Amino acid sequence: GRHIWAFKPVSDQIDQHLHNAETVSDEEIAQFAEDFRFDSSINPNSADQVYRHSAISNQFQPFDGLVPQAKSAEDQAVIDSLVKGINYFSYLQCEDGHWPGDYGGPLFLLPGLLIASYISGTPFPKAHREMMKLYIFNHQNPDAGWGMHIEGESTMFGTVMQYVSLRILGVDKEHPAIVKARNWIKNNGGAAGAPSWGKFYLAVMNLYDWRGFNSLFPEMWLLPKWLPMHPSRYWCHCRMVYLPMAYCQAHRFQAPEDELVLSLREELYENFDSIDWPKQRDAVCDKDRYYTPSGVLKWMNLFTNTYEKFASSRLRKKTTDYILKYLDAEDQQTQYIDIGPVSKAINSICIWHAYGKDSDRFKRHVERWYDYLWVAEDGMKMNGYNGSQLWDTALATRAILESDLGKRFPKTIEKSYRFIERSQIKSEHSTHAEFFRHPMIGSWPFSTADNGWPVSDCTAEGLSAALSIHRSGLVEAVIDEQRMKQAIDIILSYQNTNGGWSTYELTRAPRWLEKLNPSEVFADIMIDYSWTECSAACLISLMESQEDYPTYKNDEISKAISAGLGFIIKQQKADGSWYGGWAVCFTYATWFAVETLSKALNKGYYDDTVLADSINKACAFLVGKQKADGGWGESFKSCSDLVYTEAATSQSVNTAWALLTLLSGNFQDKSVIDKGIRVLLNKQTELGDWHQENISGVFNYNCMITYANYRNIFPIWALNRYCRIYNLRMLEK
Ligand code: LAN
Repeated sequence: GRHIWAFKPVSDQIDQHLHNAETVSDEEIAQFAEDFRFDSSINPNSADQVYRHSAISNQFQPFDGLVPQAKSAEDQAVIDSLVKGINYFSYLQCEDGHWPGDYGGPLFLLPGLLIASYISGTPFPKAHREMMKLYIFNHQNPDAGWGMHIEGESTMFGTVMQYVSLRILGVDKEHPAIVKARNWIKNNGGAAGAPSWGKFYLAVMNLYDWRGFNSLFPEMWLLPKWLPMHPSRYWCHCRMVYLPMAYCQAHRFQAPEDELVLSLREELYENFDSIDWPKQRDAVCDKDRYYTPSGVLKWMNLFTNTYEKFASSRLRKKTTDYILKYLDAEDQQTQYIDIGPVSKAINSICIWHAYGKDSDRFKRHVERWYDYLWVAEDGMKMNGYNGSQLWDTALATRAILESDLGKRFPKTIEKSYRFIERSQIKSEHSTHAEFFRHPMIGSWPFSTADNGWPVSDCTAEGLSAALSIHRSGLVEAVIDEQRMKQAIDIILSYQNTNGGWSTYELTRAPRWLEKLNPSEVFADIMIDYSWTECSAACLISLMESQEDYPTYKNDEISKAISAGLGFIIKQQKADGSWYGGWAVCFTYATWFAVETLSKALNKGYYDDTVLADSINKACAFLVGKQKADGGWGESFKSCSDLVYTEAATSQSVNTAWALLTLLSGNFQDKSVIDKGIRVLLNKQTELGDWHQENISGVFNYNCMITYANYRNIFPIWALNRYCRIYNLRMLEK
């Protein structure tokens, strides 16, 4: 490619292309911005054109197989659109079988990595730095601040983090965008109003005093393990973020007071030296606060902050030794990728602090920074994970194989199968039990085998995709019966006592622990809760595997399914919808739920009249939300406000979910469905892509995350199901 940063998104290729990227010229950078001309006021979401252009260019061919002939022109249009959609999408698949894609969205991730790079004196190559600047500038809001995520209104957290990032990247303090951002910070109460995660990063950068940071009570790791508040019972993401944070706090780690630090103190505060730090502990800018911490937490903080004054150094040492051992184990278990983007950056800082810049451990950390980076037309970002590889591949496979038409893409399916096979987890780590990991043989992770953290619904999607590939007869089954059964076993082992499934582990502590959530900006992070979507995916895969392995643990699985259905039914809102925790939002979870309930009908798992009522209510809900043009469109506000909130326009992804729901729910009025299908056809591009519209993913209610491939996967799936259910083909093969 002409742009050296337009890499193939596989980490070794990233190394190849970008580690010698020091020599990139300013003209080339300017040319990039010019070529892609990103304008966040039109849409802050990238269309992932850097990757897509390189994957499509030169080699693209329209589908050259036999396209089935339908009875009517309308039906033919659906088939043609579907074939075009799969054909286009198949070009985006990597050689190793997965579909790479933009997984950005949150704006507080890259700053963590830049701080790690600054503190450790390990700068990124010039090409990276320039593309990161471009990204941050591209997402500055008209009011000169930045949000928590690319669609969000400005917050102190977002703004202060981007401000520090740009300065680390060498942008001058008199740069007009920086001057305006500084004013935003001043006008909104100052940098000390950043929420606790922002305070943490500022403290590490020596731009904030640790006395202004509510203690995390690092010694909690030494508490008896049977206590409900022992951190081993926290949601794994919470546990793995607060672990390295506690290490930094225990050491009161701060970057040296260099020129940049001294200047930033002046830029960010009125008078840094006269700040009453303890007073800032609970100061949070109004624009940031998602919820007010509980009274219990205030008491807790009183205790932990007082404790800091008396903490014995012997106990501290014991604590930090333990934490370091845990960090080493996490690094080793994940090949230094770590569970997620936040812990990745903070672990790097800890490992650098503990072992030094020249240590093997730190070098391995730095190598894996690049796994999280992504370039799109808006610049270079840090992804929300090391990718969504397995998840997208499994969903794409199921979408393509929804009808027999998918069998016309055997190479695509062969490649996905290879990826899915390779990603299934085959063994436990030696330090598995010691560090509270759920058993994982047979499971699938969200991203890659190297990350290797198993997820309940990723296991379910992996299993369902493997089943559908086996059924298609397109490949020789490499995942044998034993491995399929291991996956089933793991899914069973993940079921909570309330009948539902949580994300990575069982729910390990009572709900009241949420009262100790100190984050101010994320809700429900303390424990791993049962979710509609996770439960639905697990139930679907269990029901499907019962069809293929009808005698395997029949009793146990039937009971698990009945209990799971009970959980889903209970989650339904009075209006017939379900709230979705991991994508936008009610259309997403309602699809998962109805898909599950429909699959369970007439199988004896549950009272069929209850299932049917619930499905009908859900369909009625969706019909009520159909827009005038026939599509559905939901805003990310649904996620944070917990009420269905319409987007200004129909969205392909929401429309696809609604259609999948109505089709699986056997909704009788075909004209409603036809209107929605037409929206998908109208929104399709010449080549078979769909336009990137609003952001579609979310976590912890309040932060949005990009799923670039959803705009292909779900329209394909909906069209394919429409073809299957209305049997549009005259010609079979
Ligand atoms: C993800 C991504 C995938 C997602 C699904 C599989 C879609 C979901 O059904 C279960 C939860 C899961 C695995 C999930 C959990 C939270 C994650 C890991 C993320 C949204 C990706 C990034 C996010 C992580 C917590 C981001 C870092 C921020 C913190 C608050 C720690």
